[in-house]
Amino acid sequence: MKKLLLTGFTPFGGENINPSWEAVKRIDNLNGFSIEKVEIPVVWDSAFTELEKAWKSFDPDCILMVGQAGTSDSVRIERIAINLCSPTKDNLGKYHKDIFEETKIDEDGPDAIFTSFDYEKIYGALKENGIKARYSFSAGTYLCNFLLYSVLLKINQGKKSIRAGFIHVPYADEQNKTDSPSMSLDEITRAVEIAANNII
Ligand code: PCA
Repeated sequence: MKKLLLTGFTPFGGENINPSWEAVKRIDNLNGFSIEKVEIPVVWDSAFTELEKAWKSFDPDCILMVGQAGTSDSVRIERIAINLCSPTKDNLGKYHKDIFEETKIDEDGPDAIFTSFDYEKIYGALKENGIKARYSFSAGTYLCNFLLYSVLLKINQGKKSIRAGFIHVPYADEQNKTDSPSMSLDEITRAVEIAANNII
């Protein structure tokens, strides 16, 4: 059986929940995968190290990361990660590398790395199930892009070919946003489940 590492983030920006982790939490059974889940802190210093711990012990074949993209009205299938962090404070009030300016994630890393999951299959499956979805060519410059880039870089530096990627989900209806689009937590959970089942 293939092994899938599934991650969502802790709440940030004053929210009580993060729909990415709420959805990941609810997923139990996937076709043909054993799953390990990790809740990733919105913290520059520990986001990737938390994922790495599970990576080492679980030795996954696939990694699907999920994050909240508050302004989005659809599920965003990320296609690329960039070697850049904006000077934005994390949940501990800190900047990446403690520097108040744009920083690189890895000084020697490539400018950008493409995701290695089956984005076309995921897109098709989401559409078939009536879930609003689109490709995205920027995962931003905050923790989601940081995590995705760090994972893809480590995969490229290693021997094992791992299918990895990221999907951004909108706010959940349960967050009661009156001025932003949102989806029900049930639909977001279904979207993550569909993406996971179609990752390879
Ligand atoms: N979204 C943020 C970080 C954590 C999350 O869920 C982002 O898009 O970078």
